[in-house]
Amino acid sequence: MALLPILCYPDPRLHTVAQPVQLVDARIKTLISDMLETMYDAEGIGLAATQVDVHERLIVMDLSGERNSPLVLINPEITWASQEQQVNDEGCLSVPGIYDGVERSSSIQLKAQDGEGRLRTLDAQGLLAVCIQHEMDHLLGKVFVEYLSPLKRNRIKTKMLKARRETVRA
Ligand code: QAP
Ligand code: CO
Repeated sequence: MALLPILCYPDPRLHTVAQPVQLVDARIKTLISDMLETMYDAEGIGLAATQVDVHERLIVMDLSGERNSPLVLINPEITWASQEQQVNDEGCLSVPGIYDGVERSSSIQLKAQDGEGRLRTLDAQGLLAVCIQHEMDHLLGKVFVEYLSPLKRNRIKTKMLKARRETVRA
């Protein structure tokens, strides 16, 4: 078990496109448990491998209040997305302290492999659908602030760079 460092926006590595996981082997299983540990430690509900600088199509999530219902999605593919969209406030472990509204499909269907490599289908709506779409964007190198206006995004970029300078100096 290990805590992995989380990349912070505007780190250019967050824009890397992830490659499919070829085989759910011991290396991937260790990565899954390290990512879950990292997500729980950071009090997040979702974490994509991209955020820990591993560029493979793997996501971990836990939307339960008890923090005891991990969900692992490997090589996720959306097979259907509702025309209906909804705006929800989102945050991101890679953009700490920033929350803003993003419009996404209200419900989705997807297929993905689970933590054992078995193929599953999943219907999602509400927060689960939002979180899956947010995390799948990370695998394509996209961070949620890219949906915001250039003005907001630049303010966030400046704020993050300033916060980083202050941590480096401290
Ligand atoms: C993605 O995000 C998400 O700013 C997961 O200071 C978030 O786990 C999808 C977090 C909301 C849908 C709705 C953010 C923790 C966690 C912060 C997270 C922070 C501490 C974000
Ligand atoms: Co995120």
